[in-house]
Amino acid sequence: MSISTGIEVLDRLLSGGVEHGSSVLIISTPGVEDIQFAHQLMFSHLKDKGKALYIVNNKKPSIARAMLRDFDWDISEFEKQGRCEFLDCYSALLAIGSQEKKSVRNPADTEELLEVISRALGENAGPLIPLMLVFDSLSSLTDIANSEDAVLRFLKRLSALTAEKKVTLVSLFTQWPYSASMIKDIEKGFDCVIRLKAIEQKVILRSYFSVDKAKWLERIERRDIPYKVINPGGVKVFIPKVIVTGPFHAGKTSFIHSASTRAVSVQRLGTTVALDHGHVEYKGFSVDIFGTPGQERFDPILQMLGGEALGVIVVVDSTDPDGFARAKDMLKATKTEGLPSVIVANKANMAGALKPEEIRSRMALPEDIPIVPVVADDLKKVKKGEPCKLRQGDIEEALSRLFGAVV
Ligand SMILES: Nc1nc2c(ncn2[C@@H]2O[C@H](COP(=O)(O)OP(=O)(O)O)[C@@H](O)[C@H]2O)c(=O)[nH]1
Ligand SMILES: [Mg+2]
Repeated sequence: MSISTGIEVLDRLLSGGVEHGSSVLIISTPGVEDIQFAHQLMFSHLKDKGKALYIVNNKKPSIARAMLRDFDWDISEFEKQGRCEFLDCYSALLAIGSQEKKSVRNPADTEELLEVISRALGENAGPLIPLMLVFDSLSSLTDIANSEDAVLRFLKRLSALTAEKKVTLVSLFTQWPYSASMIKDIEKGFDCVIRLKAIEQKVILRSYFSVDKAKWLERIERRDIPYKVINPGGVKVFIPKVIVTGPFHAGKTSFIHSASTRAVSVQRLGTTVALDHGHVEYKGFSVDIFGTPGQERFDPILQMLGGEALGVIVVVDSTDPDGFARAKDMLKATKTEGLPSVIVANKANMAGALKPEEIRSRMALPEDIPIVPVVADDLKKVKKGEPCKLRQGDIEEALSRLFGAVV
C-alpha cells in the first residue's frame, strides 16, 4: 500500500508511490519550487481517506491553506471532518495569537515541538486512519533554532516516534549553506529522499527531481526528471521541447493543433508555410511542441529548429510512400536522429494507406520506434489546404508513446 505522489513518473520511480509509515525527505536547492510536492502528497493522502497534521514554521497556516486552495487542493472539507489539522509554529515568531487549535509557544524550542507532536500522534485513532505528518520545513527550523545539532537530535527523535506509530513523515528541506555533515545526516535520517535541483542554462532555469533513496526498493533508478509547477494542476513533468517534423502536407500542423491545449501558427509566407508552436498538457506531462516546415527550401533552418529537442514526432502521410525518404532526411537535417521518436502515420484510413508494418519496412525503421496510425476526427470536416482535427485517441497514443520514451 502506498501513497501516490500525484506525479505519474515519480510514482513509477517509487514503484507505486510513498510507502505508508515511511519518512520522506524532499530536499531542494534554494529557489526551486518544492512545496507542491509535499502538498500534492498530502492531498492525495487525504483524498485516500487518510489524516494529516501539517506543521508549519515559515508562513501563516492561512497562507498554506490559500496556496493549497489556489492549486485546486482545497482541504476545507477535510478540516471540517477533523482529518486535517495545522500545527502553527509561525504565529509565535511574530508574537501574534494563533488562529489554530494546535500551536507552539516557542518555535525555536525543539523539546516543546516534540512534546506537542507526540501528544498529537497520541490522539490519533490508530492504524485504521493512517496519519501523515507534513513538516514545512526542516530548514526553517534549523534557521529558527540556530543549531544544527539540536535539529539533528530533534529529527532522530521525531523519526523514531513516527516510525513507532507508523506515521508517514514528509519533510521539506531547502539546502541552504548548512554544514555538509549536517546535510548528510539529515538524508541518512530518512527512508526516502527525493531531490529537487536546478540547472541554469543561459537564462533558462530548469528544475529536476530524482529519487535518491527509497528503502522499499531493491534498486533505485537514478534519473533526473525535469518538472515545472503549473497552477492549477501542480507538479508536471516538463519536456521543454519536442519537434514535429515530416514532409510538406503530411499533417504536422493538424497534429500540433489537435494535440495542443493552446497552439499558434506563425504564418510567414502565405498560408502554406507556417511555424507551429503548441503546448500539450497530458497525463501529468507539460510539453512544448514545435513544428518545422516541410519544404526543402527551409532546410537551412531545420538544424536550428531541432536544437535542444528532447524528442521527435515524425508525421508521414500513409498514402504517400514517396515522402518517406524525405521524412528520414528531415530527421537528419534537424539533427534529431537517435532522439526518442515516434512516427505518426497520418491519413491511415484513406484509400491506399500503407499499414504501419509496411511503413516500417519501407523506411527501414528499427523495431523500437513506434508507428502510430492516426486519422482525421471527422472526414466531413476535412477541407483541402486547411489543417484538420485528428482523432483524440490516436493523438494520445502517439503522445504517450513518445513522452514515456523521453523521461
Ligand atoms: N483525410 C485526411 N486529411 C488529413 C489528415 N490529416 C491532415 N489532413 C489534410 O492534409 C492537409 C495537410 O495537413 P497539414 O496539417 O496542413 O500538413 P503539414 O503541411 O504537414 O502541416 C490538410 O488539407 C489536412 O486537412 C487525415 O488524417 N485525413
Ligand atoms: Mg503545416
